[in-house]
Amino acid sequence: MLKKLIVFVFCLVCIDSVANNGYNLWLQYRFIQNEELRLNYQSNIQKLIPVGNTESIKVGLEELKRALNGMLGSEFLSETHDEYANTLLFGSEENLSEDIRIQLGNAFNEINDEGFIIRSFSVKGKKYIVISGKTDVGVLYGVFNFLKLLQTHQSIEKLNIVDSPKIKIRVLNHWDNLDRTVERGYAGFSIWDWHRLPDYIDPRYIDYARANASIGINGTVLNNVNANALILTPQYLEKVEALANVFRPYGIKVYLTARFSAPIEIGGLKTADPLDPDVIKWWQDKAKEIYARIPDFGGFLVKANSEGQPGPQNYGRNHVDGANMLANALDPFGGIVMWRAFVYSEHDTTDRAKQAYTEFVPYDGQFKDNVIIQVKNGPIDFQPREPFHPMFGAMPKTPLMMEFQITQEYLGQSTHSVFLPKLYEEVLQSDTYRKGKGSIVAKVIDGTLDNKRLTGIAGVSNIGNDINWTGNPMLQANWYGFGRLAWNPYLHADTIAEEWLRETFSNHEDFVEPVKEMMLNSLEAVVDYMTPLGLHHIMATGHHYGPGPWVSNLSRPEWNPVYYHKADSLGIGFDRTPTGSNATAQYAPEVASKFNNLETCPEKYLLWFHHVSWHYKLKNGETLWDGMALKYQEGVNQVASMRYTWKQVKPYVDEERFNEVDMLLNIQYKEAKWWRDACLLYFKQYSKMPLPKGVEKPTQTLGYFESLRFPFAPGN
Ligand code: GCW
Repeated sequence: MLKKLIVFVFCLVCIDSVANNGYNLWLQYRFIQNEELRLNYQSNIQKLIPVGNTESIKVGLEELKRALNGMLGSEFLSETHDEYANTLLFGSEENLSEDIRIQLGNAFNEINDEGFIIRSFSVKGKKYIVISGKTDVGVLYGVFNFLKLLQTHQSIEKLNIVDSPKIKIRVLNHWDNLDRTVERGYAGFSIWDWHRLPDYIDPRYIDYARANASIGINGTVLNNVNANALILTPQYLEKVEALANVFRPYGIKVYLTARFSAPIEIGGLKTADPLDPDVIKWWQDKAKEIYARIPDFGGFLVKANSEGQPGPQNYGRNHVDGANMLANALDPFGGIVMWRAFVYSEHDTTDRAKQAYTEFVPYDGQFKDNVIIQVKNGPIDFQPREPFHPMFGAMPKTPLMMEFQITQEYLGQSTHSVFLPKLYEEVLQSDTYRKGKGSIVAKVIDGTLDNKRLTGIAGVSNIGNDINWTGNPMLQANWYGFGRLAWNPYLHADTIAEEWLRETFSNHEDFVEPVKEMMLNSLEAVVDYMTPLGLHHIMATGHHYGPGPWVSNLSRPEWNPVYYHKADSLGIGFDRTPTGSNATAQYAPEVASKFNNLETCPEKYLLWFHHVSWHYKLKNGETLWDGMALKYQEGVNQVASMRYTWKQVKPYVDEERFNEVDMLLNIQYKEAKWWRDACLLYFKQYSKMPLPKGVEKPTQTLGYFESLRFPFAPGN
């Protein structure tokens, strides 16, 4: 008992005394206090043998040394030459000796070029753990996965892991501007120090690459989709080249956004018409120039004819003309075009939720092979909750890639601790019914539903130059979780939360279990205190920080929250059934009829698809008004319980990160109440009904909430 107590106190001291600013993300490599486990690991890994000499193998070796020294102690790996020492050997298939290769049997047939094998076996009394793959980058992924086993304290006695990514293009989209501001960025400035590049290589670039490689992210779009053509000039391409050189050993390709009007702005042409021969040639030459510097350049991401960005429609051409022209320029070098479907027009008076589908679906099958259409997860815009985008069920002949937003433009930005893999999972598991039951979005994205060769997934990054990268230690989990789902879109949020917590903070069950639960409930909390029951886009104008359901004076109708909630004296919600905008017709009949029918429409989408009376009876018997008010309250209560949970786990968290998260949860709590009070006061004007029992009375007036201004809110 006494011994246990001493160990316990010792642990507390250890945890508290090690300052941790979160910079090391989930690659903490904490010393393993459990002696039995540590000795077991040490005895299994007495010697490290890298096979091969590429940069990827070298960075793999560096990572292993750093990690093993951290977890097993600094005396570890003090050059043992004992030929019988138990060995960790890693290298690609072609570099393995015949003896070792034989041990891996036909596992190589089960993996793709980025996959890996981790297997343990004994030969002549000597134990081996072998990490291999078809390529050295595959091996590196294996190394990181092996380290995850150690970080999460799993057995390495009988290893037989064979794994490959299911999606080909797994990219972060940085909405980073050349002046280092980040559109919708809430974690400081851009990590790309353009001014000092190419000569100054910030060590952060390497840590960024390590972090991404550790979760299998294999591409990065460096600059904002609201693009600046200067990135395509030699002055900037030289800088891009320097970054590409840093990232290459980690399997990360660089992509750029292409401003459609670049031929005019930096090329001196009179037009950017995609069918103009000079324009075509300009892009071909530009591609040649880029590939001369960066032979493995990934390609272009394009936002065209959307929110004022230039595009082919400026010249009477269409998305196919624009995308294919760029795709032709990149094709000789193996590059791709990621063409975004985020379009809606001020001249189109139909429901905004319908416009992308209307504009793109008729082009199904017309894009070149190296074009992939990047579609946001829902038909409006990264709301706390949206039904899946109908395009996912409607373009069988066109590769479609998912665009998730990791940065929390509409979800409390970086002060609210929301675990987004829960949202991603919900979307990926949604059934499009395109080929009958089971045609889930994950199968569209990984290409298995329609046998697609080119597959992809993008996450709009939440990274900035804050010391902890994401402005809130808890939100590192969203970068991590995006990467894990990009690798395997069938993973569960639960699994992801657990591994992230173990790697990032602690393996102690009394820490992992409650905090995991807190994370898994956090999405529902934010949905409830911001936009319960299918409400959407009622955030304040421009910066989208805080509530603004009253906003009705913006020039474009679909920029106004009142357009989305349509509250009136009778009820609330957007009728998207056949009696309204009929947006539901864009889904497969099975899905459409489910959404159309009030009996079967999931209540979480109720006000997304229906305008219902304030007296409408919810499934639990409450009136809509009461139910909605109680949901707002429930969201607030949920945050209160998150704060409580966090306080309970104080003994397991270092002081610095504990305090940070604690303070941020306090802000979240304050803001959850702000959301509840402002929205309920506003909607109450229409419902004319009192707040039900159980909902706290607001302490401010609606006028007060409406008067709040945040001229310097970040990310705008
Ligand atoms: O969500 C909206 C944002 C814009 C963004 C746009 C887009 C980059 O408010 O800031 O622009 O979407 O995705 O293109």
